[in-house]
Amino acid sequence: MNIGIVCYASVGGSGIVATELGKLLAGRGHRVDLFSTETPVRLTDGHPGVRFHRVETPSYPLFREPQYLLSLANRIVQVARDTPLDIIHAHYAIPHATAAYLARQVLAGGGASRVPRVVTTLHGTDITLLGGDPSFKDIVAFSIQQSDGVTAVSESLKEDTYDNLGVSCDIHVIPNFVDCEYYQRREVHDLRATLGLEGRKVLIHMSNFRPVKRAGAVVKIFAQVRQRLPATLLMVGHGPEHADAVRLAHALNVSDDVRFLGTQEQVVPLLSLAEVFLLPSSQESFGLAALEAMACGVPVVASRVGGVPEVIDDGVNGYLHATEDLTGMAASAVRLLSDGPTQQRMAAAARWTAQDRFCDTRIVPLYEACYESVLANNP
Ligand code: GMT
Repeated sequence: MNIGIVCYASVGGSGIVATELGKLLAGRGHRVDLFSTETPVRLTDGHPGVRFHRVETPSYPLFREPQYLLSLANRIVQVARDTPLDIIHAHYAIPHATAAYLARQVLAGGGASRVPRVVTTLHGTDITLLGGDPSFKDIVAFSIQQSDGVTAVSESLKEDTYDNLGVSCDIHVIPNFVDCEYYQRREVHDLRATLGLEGRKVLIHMSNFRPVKRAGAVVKIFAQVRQRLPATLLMVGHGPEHADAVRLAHALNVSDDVRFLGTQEQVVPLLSLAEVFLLPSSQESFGLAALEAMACGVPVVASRVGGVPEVIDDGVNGYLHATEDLTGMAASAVRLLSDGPTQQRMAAAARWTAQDRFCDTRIVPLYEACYESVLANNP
């Protein structure tokens, strides 16, 4: 199949899922055209079989707003006229589902030897935060409804989509995935020494530091853990709440034990240092970062929100708590850090969950089946 994938290039789960999917589809013999404003983080070294198309949005003094939707739709049309696409797969509804719809309509209007079908994958805040906003709601619902196939990354997000947007189309749940060969725990003696972590218990948090990730709550949980045992917290990533998290670590007198490492391309070595991953998000449609940690044998202490309980089995491969229960999360983290057999049992269960349910080898064929069914139903 010829598959066009549209995604955000910024560090974030939806762009990572889209890019990894593109690479894996190319490896399975499909031709993949990937559309984004910049080379996505997981494509910086290029990949055979994946052609990257940069979306340039020209500025003009009359425009006070960048016209990204139009430039994106136009770029898809240009590429599809040159080398026809079977599928346009839009990751994140806003505005990618709308751009895909527009491109399909333009191509159907003439000049294309084949009219592509649109598959939209819903990722989370495109529905739970932004989709229901009155400024977006009608156009998002329309774009989803007009897609030839719609997937969501969890049952929870599927239900949120029906509740928030009132759409009536079928939504097929295809969970996120990891490359279980690449994401596995490694020996990291040198890195442990470089970071001065010998003899320390290690907790880790990775995110884009947006408000929903509650980086401040991560630091507060850690401050409680630190009162009980010697430990270091690795904070990986960057975003709007980064500076506040740094300030809070100082205010709570734990800054010597918190390492703010910024955005890192190689996360497996860092995850391999950790005994616990903290994810106290206020919303999480799935929690790809948690899955990556679990694949590396790191149990996750998380909020019981959205799709997280579909990934984390409380007391088996991690612990779930009410979002505001930071004391409970700290107690679960202390338990994992001080009770070796429990930590090892849960680490093994976490790895098993990733391998058994969320490996790319199991999930990517579900996307292929989705494309095939969309093409069969819309010849
Ligand atoms: O919604 C966001 O914050 C952005 C989005 C992203 O691009 O990272 O995250 C969502 O999609 C991920 C991939 O499917 C999910 O793992 C995240 O749980 C989800 N984030 C939220 O629902 C907050």
